[in-house]
Amino acid sequence: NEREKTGYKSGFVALIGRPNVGKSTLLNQVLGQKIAIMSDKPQTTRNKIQGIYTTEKTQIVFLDTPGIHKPKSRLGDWMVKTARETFEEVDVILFLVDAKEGLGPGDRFIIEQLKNVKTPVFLVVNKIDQVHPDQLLPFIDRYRQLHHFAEVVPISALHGNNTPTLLNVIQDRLPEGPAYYPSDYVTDHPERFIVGELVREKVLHLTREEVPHSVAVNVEEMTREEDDTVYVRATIYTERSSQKGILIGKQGSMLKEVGRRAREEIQRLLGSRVYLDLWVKVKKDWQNEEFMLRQFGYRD
Ligand code: GDP
Ligand code: MG
Ligand code: K
Repeated sequence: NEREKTGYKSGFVALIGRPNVGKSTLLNQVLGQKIAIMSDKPQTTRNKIQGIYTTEKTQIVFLDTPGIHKPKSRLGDWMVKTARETFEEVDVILFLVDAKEGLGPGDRFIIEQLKNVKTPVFLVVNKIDQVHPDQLLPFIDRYRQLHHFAEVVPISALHGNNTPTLLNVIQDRLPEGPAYYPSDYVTDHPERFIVGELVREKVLHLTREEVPHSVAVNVEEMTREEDDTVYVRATIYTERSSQKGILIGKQGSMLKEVGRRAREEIQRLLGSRVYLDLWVKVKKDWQNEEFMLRQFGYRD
């Protein structure tokens, strides 16, 4: 409340954009820490990950909404609905687009969803490190013809170009108010979820096309042993037994490699030695099953 009098500002910002435009990269750049999971595959982030940026003057709470796109399953429906609800609750919407891609159906679909939304929308043109400056203005114009943007900010999320400017213009739009979270909070997601996401990231990296996005990881147990080692037991769910075979690999070689890479990152995250116990199970059509959605945290 002291802060209210001194002009402290705080608020919520939704990050939207089609898969792979760089939402997670931006969040990680701003927060300087790996919390959202990055990958070159679309739809890596299924949950809403909150990143919290706190300074002496402001607190910005980022909602990394899952990519909104045309729903194909009930999981897709739920993601679109969640994203739209988010639009009305936040102070600013950051619509990320990819400077090196044209304006495609994915972006058009999102712009449609933004119709009648009262929250100011910033067009954030990402990956400017990959295009010639001359290409930027015509690129931006195409978007401007379709929607009124409160701000247009070109950035490179990967290299951090212009991200301080982006933070400044966000701050300008936030209402005065106290911080929502303690200043040392970076995310309100439990470590357990992040650990599961790290395992899933390794699966996606290592299996390429063979195993599609129909994998989910559930961390069943995470306990600290007396010698300070953290024991993690996690199950990777696939939809078909053929995918299970690929995931396990010859004499368990694939699963071993997934485990080795995930363990390294989990150790870095937790700052302790980790024993990672990985299992693979087939669960047909899990994307459409209510209870699985709830179990994995895709439902509240
Ligand atoms: P998301 O699906 O929107 O969360 O996208 P990610 O953050 O996972 O990024 C997708 C890919 O784009 C990754 O390979 C990133 O390294 C890459 N990327 C993100 N931002 C930039 C950028 O500013 N410049 C370049 N060259 N690549 C970027
Ligand atoms: Mg992402
Ligand atoms: K991604």
